[in-house]
Amino acid sequence: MKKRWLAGILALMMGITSIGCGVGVISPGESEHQGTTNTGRIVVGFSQLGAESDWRSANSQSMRSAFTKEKGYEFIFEDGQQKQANQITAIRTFIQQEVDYIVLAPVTETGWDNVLQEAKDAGIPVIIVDRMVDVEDESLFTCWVGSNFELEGQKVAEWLNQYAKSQNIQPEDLHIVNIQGTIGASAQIGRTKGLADAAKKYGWDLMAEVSGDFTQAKGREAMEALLKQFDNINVVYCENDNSALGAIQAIEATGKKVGPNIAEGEIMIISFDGVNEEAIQLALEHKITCIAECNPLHGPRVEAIIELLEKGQKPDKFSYVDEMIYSANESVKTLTIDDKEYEVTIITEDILTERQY
Ligand code: GZL
Ligand code: ZN
Repeated sequence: MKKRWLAGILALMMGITSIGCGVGVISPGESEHQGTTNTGRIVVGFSQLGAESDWRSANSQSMRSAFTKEKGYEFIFEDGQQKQANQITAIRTFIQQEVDYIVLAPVTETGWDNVLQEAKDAGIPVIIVDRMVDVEDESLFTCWVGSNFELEGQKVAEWLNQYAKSQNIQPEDLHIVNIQGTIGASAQIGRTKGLADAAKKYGWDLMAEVSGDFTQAKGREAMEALLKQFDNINVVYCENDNSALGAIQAIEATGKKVGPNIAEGEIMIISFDGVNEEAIQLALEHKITCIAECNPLHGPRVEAIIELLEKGQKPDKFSYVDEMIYSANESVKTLTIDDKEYEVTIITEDILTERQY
């Protein structure tokens, strides 16, 4: 168990550290070229949605390290600063530059039909990564690779259900608020649905859903407002780690404590990603009770897709990555969702010393 978690987290951090070296930081809005034009390299234009979270930074580094000059690529990176208009402009620029492939990490699901039609008319394959696009005609993109966000939500909701039962907490005594991600993003849609469906199924008191836009600042603001509105919150469901850090700041500023002991008045924090190091530290300290892993390392997966396409082969239309669920709390060992069993990875203190970074 521990080895798996350690291997998983070390692979994740190794992936990040090995990728990070040697690549300059790109200021928002600038584009980055790794390579020179007309060198027989495969030109990949990547429209990244922003730099809002540790997950996003890890995802960008994973992409950069996959598409290097040494591996025969020219990589053009455009930061959308969390605005769809910027991403659409980037895609149009890639079309003008006649890149070989367009990779899109879409900030929200809708509004892509026209620009993807332009890419299709220009004969440029489009690969969607991370969040999904909601288009009339699915031939507008070659394939998608990312997470099953609804399953991530179902996992932590099932963890909460089992935990509550193990502590003899009645379902109606769970007073939950959801600090959502960017509204309209697949990660927000799926995670919100996972919780809302469980709340209905088990009879939990889901009191509010407020966007924290996946950022620490907005997460803190959302939590401050909720603490003014409700005096009985005992579970805060944060749709990513950065917003969870903000929520914890807001809660502790009122003198309340975060932790799993709801019966003693603690407020339970549930989160997603498992990339931000501070969040992992807080999970080890039982301040974040449960984290659903959301794996950011899509670079190698997208490169494998492009290699297939270069050989004239057809990648799967949709590829989901396998992800774990982390907790330092040992009350819940396994979860069953739709007859499939998922192991909870119990994280322990000694991981802090064994982590090499
Ligand atoms: C999930 C990704 C989400 C992360 C957030 O794949 O889209 O966006 O969960 C990030 O941290 O901002
Ligand atoms: Zn170039």
